[in-house]
Amino acid sequence: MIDPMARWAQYGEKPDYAGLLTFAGVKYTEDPSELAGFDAAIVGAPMDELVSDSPGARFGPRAIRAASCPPGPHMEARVDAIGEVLKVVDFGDAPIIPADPVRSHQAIRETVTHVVAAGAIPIVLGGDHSIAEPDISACADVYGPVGLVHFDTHTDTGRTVFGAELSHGTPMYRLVESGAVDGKRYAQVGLRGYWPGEEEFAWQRERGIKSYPMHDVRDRGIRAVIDDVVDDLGPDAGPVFLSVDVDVLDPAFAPGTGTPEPGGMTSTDLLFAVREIARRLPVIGADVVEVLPSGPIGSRDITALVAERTVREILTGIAMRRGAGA
Ligand SMILES: [Mn+2]
Repeated sequence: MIDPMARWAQYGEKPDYAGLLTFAGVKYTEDPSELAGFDAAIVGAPMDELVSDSPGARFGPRAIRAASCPPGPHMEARVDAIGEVLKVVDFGDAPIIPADPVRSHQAIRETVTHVVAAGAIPIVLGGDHSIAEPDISACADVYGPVGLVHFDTHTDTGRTVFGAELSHGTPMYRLVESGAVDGKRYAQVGLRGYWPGEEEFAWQRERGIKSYPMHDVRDRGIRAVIDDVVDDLGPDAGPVFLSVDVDVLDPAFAPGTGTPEPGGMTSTDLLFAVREIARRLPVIGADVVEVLPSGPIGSRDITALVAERTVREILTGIAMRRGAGA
């Protein structure tokens, strides 16, 4: 186990841009036997072979880690989730294989399985959204069918995209059909634009999937939408997975993504929403996907930065659920 903060220990923090590239400067290990006792583990899933438009999400995990800063107290929630409440470790990247998405998915599933088996919450950094299939499947292997809260422009419930069954446009269809996700405990937030169409929405209705398009967020506000999502997942909700495609944000806030769509959520709404979901529902795993670094390394990459802060808000919500904070 490596502690990237050790060389700056006398200051209690380290410069964001220096030292080993781990999420929030937390300790790093690739040894599954060292996961015991941790509450959450960061896993990178750096693959983008299955996109339908711009590639580049394979660089997402590095960019998100590089945009990261050491822990500190959340000003609104009054909780230092990473530094004080939760034990968080960076478990490194899954050993993906370039140009072999099937074996890469297998590697992601095995890596996430180590985390879940150790009793920790996996937080997976994508990668294109196809990685939701192996990471959610790994959780369902242990917990049974999980509920799903899914922030995205698109539903990702195509049977195929351009005839391909494996795609970043199909994971949610495949997860519901395999039984890993319970369609009746699945809610989508932030949908807009021009895909998918009636065929996919008809299938979604059959499966009991709830959708909150962007016009719902615009007209009713994010608090009302999140209240509905919490109700949909059930008052005695079983295990819930939280999947965030950064393209749910308006391209003004997240320009570095492969299939951008104007008219999306604000960072303010998304950061609040994921924290509330993690505070009010039993989140057992999460992923943040489709980040395409497109400029300077570090906190000036605004898409990587908002993805990093999304992870922090999820961890803050999990810490609040455990009784921390105001
Ligand atoms: Mn997606």
